[in-house]
Amino acid sequence: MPEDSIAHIDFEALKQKAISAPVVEHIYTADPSAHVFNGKIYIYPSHDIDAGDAFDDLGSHFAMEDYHVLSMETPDGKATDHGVALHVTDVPWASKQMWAPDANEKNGKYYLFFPAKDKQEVFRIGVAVSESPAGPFVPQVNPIADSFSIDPAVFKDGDGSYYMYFGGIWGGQLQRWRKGTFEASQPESPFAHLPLDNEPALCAKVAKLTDDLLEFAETPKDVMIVDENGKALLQGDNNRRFFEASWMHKYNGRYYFSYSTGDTHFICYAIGDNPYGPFTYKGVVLNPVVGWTTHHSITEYNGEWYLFYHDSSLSKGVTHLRSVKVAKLQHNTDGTIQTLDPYVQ
Ligand code: FUB
Repeated sequence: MPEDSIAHIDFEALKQKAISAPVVEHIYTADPSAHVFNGKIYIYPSHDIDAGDAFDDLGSHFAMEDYHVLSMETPDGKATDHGVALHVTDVPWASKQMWAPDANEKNGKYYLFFPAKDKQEVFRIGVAVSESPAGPFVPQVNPIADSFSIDPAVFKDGDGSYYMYFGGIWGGQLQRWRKGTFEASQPESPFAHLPLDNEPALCAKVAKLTDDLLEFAETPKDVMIVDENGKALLQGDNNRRFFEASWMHKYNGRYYFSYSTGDTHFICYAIGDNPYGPFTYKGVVLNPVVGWTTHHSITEYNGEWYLFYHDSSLSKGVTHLRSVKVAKLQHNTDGTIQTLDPYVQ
């Protein structure tokens, strides 16, 4: 939701209208990646703080320093905060901005995938490993080789392959990697390096991971989103094109790629028949929340589907102080998803 409309919000009234309450209120949390491990729900969120950095279009005010893991016995239950799972000072290659993470499990080990800026202020994606889903996690010395940008989401397919979806525009620097190397020659403007409005939109990336889940097994490929006629969405199609916050879930054998449209504040989804796509745009999962960013995950628990998301209503609209929430999600019989309104009308 744009910042200028926040000044007019009655937050007490909004609390009554919200379809769900914050999962925790003692800290600010965002970008929830939820998984069910050993029958329990684990949420891997960003841990929002106010570090005092000035607001800008490159997200400098999102100056997070660590991760906490939350767990819940049921989606409507009380959440446990397992404390600091990884701190930026423990990561040899990272300097700042611990943005949206994800996690996954393989052979009884748990892997936290996280973006952070390296010492040259270029976003990279790292991996940290633990024996427990709640951490603490021990980071690899280096980020994933040839990784870039933000918002990793790691999906395990039915054949045991793991795929990382990632990327984010403006502050997430995806637009600076269009030629395959980091474009450092121009000033850090959010609008430099972008395709023109009538050119194909910038795509999220996907790469299969190596068996040890520590590296890319292949060069990342574009996650192509097409319209109902099979044509790639255009950069100027701001209500539908990808911006950040990739997620993948599989429903009835089909692959659902969902994502944020950034400056138009929707969570949208597109369906494909394999993990690489192309994915055909289908619609909106979540209408805009309070706060500039929107970011989510979609997870099955006990045969029901849930949307984990965030908004800034607890902080009364402070866009970098967000709270994780959860709501039930419905797939229709034709496989489309029912759009959720975060606040009832
Ligand atoms: O939390 C920092 C950034 O805000 C995330 O990486 C984006 O997806 C947006 O939610």
